[in-house]
Amino acid sequence: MDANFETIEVTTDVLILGGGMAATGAAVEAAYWAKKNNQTVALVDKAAMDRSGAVAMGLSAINQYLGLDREKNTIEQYVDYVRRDLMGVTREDLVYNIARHVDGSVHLFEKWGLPIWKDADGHYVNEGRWQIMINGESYKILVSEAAKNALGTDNIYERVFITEPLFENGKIAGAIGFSTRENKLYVFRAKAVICAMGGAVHVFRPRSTGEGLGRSWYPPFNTGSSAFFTLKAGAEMTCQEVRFVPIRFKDGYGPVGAWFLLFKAKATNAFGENYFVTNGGELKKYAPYGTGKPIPACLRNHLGMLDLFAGKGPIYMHTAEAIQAIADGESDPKIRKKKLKELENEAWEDFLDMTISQALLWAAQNIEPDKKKSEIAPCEPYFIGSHSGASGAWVSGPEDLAPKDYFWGYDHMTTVKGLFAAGDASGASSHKFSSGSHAEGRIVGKAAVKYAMENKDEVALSDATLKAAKEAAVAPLKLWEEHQALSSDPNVNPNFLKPRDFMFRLQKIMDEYAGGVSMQFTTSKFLLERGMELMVMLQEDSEKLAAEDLHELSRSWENVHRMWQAEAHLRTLLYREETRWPGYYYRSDFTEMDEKNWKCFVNCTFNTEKKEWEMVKREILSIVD
Ligand code: SFD
Ligand code: AMP
Repeated sequence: MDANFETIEVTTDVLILGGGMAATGAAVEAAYWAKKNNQTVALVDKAAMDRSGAVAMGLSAINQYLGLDREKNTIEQYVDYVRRDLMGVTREDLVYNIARHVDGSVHLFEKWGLPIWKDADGHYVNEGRWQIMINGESYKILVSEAAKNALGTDNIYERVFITEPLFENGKIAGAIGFSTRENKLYVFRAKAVICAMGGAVHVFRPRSTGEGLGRSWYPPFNTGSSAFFTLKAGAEMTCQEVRFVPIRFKDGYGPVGAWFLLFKAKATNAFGENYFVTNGGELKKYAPYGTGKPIPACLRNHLGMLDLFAGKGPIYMHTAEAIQAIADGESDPKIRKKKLKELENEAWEDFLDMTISQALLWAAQNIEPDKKKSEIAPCEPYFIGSHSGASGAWVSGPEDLAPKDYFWGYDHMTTVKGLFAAGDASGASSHKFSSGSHAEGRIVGKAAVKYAMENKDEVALSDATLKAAKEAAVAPLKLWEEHQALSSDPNVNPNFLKPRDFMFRLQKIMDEYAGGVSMQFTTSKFLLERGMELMVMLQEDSEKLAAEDLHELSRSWENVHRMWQAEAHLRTLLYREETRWPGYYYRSDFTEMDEKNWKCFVNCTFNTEKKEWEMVKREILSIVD
């Protein structure tokens, strides 16, 4: 591979990084305000927007919809739901801001052609209180098309992998990346940058290893680029300990929401005991969060894990019983038969719309969901600010809602001037899902244009900064070229290591020391400190990552990005001395929830001048009773 790269320079007012749910929302809104105000907007995605990110396969539900026009719910009720689900630790101003805009995004999706289930009266069909059902196989194509129409394809750079932020004196200046298809480096200069490059998968060793490697619930293409980008630019980060461990259909990773909420299925241990009932007494320990309804996601996990760890697995989702119970509601045998068929179709479609491999696995294992129960299990941890985890950048709230300490000028801007974050990239505002991420994208799209108009001076970049970023971007290719002749095996060489092996080492550290699946999600000060020692060695070796081609260059950078997410996690796990989210992780040395000392945010910053990490506690300021 020739490491001589042509450099393409792109200058724009607003730069959107990512092409997922948040980025497509940002594109639509930023394009609107930019046009009115003579500003320019460009978007960069490492993949092809039509099928990039978490919604690549489609979805079968929209998990955040309030129904404000029919007064079905209030915004305050949503804030309360999210606050309890995250055991009291949430930025209410951010959750409120997204909730008041989310229905607007859903109405746009419908206008753009998304089929949303309707009942006989023409109202959306709810899966649960906040979730509505869709036929969403083409969901991503629709939102991507709207973004393309708004921006114009000339302003969209697909298959360009963003490696690093460009910044100077606490202000963002742009980003650098490389084409995943051609020998081209891209230098993007911008006044405002929106970071929306998703969450992080494969930081922990997955359950799917060997022939199953690559299968995960959240997409393997979400590799910690958002966390890396914001950290490396010097932004304050929040909730880096709040990873998400989803319960999923075992090995295919099919989501459980439709089964619990729409089909009202029950889950039991292998002895037929419903762990929500038999272990329900445990919830009192986590009052006031555990004693409310619904039970927070981490505690739902916890109740099941108690049985799993006691050897009472497998845990089963009783799909057949649930389908039968709904059909039994029909007294006419003919209608009952028709209903059964309909439910069987819906069961398959749920996965065909969103997690196709789960449907394939059912077929491969001779599982007919209307006839046979299925195993469910807790997955490896994920970093995802948009679902039931909370990790991400610490961003400013909106002026009309945010307490003084949570407001620094522009909606959802990080602590770095001009750098915004949305979707998985912004923290402490969980339960956005696809719709809320899009809505948050729209919020930052508007705010970023405003910032660019009010901060007209281009941030000057030194030649030294640019040169270093360019060299770093392609360094793994150079290392390969220099040393590959020494060995007959392209993957074994005393002078370098390949991204795949690097990833395995990272995953082993995280799994065994930071409470992964093999450790039953349990860790302690001693394990974390040893994990940090090994992480330092891994960091040293990251200088030796080598790439044979552009594909491996992406893989190399993805693993550097994951490594930073991992370090932020280790440090924050270590700092918080309690177990607040059992079912996500357990500290064996601090087994209880400690409201007095730890009902707070734990934030961390990588000080870019001193090259040191700083940890800080931040107060939780409530805006909803
Ligand atoms: O059932 C770079 N999600 C669900 N949301 C719902 O509303 N309903 C559901 O039913 C959901 N379920 C679900 C969900 C996700 C998945 C994978 C499954 C099931 C199987 C969650 C949402 O999808 C999620 O909340 C949003 O998509 C988050 O949006 P955002 O924008 O934060 O992330 P993204 O969409 O993954 O986009 C990331 C983009 O960044 C790009 N990218 N670009 C350039 N350079 C780099 N270095 C980059 N790194 C990444 C990506 O290509 C992508 O475009 S259920 O399980 O709950
Ligand atoms: P999931 O498919 O697990 O990602 O869940 C989709 C949505 O349903 C999310 O909003 C979950 O919080 C919610 N959910 C899933 N299972 C339950 C449950 N047993 N009780 C309440 N809410 C649930």
